[in-house]
Amino acid sequence: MRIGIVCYPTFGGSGVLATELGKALADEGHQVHFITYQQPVRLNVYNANIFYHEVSVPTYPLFDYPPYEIALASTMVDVITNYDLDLLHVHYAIPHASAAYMAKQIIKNKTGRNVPIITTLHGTDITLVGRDKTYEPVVTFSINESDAITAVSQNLKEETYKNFAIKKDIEVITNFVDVSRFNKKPFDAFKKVIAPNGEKILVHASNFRKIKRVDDVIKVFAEVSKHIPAKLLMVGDGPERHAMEELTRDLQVTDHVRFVGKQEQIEEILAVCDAFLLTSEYESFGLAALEAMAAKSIVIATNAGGLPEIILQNKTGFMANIGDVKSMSEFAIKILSNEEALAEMKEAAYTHSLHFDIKNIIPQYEEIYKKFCRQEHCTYL
Ligand code: GMT
Repeated sequence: MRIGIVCYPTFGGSGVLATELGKALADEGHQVHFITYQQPVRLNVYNANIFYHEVSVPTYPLFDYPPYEIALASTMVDVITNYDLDLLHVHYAIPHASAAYMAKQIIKNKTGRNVPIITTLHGTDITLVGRDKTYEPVVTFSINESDAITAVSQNLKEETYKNFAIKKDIEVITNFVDVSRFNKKPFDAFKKVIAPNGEKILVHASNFRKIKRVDDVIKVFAEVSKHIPAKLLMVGDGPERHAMEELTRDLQVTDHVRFVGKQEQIEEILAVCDAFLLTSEYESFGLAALEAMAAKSIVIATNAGGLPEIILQNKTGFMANIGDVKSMSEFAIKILSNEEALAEMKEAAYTHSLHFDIKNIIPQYEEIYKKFCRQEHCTYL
């Protein structure tokens, strides 16, 4: 099939997921066309079946806000027409679902053809930004106009029905991980640099926005490091980073915390991780936690949103209420001081991650595509 994928190209989970999906579909023999304003960060391989179409947004002195959505819709029309795409799969509703609707109408008007649109809801497009009344009517309309709607967790599906007047069925297709990529042996030299005296390694990765409650990560770590030798790697970047660097100084843990910025090869870091911390106020799914589990790390997190759908309490990690730094620290201290229990929990985390392996999830998307496939391009389905 010829599939157009529209996503954010940045380090956010929705862009990562969409890119990994596109790469897997290309490996299956589909022709995949990424339509974004930048090369997606995980689109770092050459594959003859993958095409990348950049959306450029010309500026003009009149525009305080260059109209990205119009440029995106026009690029969609161009790519659908010139590459004869079968369908568009858009990730993160804002503004991708409404731009896709506009592109669909333009093509219908020009040629009479009805291009199917699949919208995958990822999280803050529903729970935070999308609910804002500035966007809500357009988000509701464009989701309802999609030909198929998927959500990355049961929790996100429920949140969508709760917050928007959605008249259609939403199918849950969970996020996935390529376990073979993350199940790596720790690279000893790297481990020695981070933890020269065999300290335990804790990791957090996010875009450092308020919703992640990154201060709780630092607070948990500060407690842990009072009891056991440990190091914390902070992966990613975002608005809270400077405040967090200050917090490490206030809590006197600066020597043990490294802010390593955005990292493409996150699997190298996760390979040395003992415990992954995710203290968010909300996660529709928590893809970063799943990747950590596939790398044989336990996860200590909040029980927010869809996290209980991937973490098994006291088996693959531990969850506490939002802001309960005390419980998360106590659990971390207990498990990190018991080698045997830690090894067992790491193994359980890995085993559980296999349920979400890419091989199990891609066919679920292909099932949806199949419904919309045109005869001439159906050879791979
Ligand atoms: O908020 C982020 O971390 C980025 C955001 C995105 O859309 O890029 O992530 C959301 O989608 C991910 C992939 O489906 C999920 O794993 C994250 O849990 C979700 N984030 C939130 O719900 C806050």
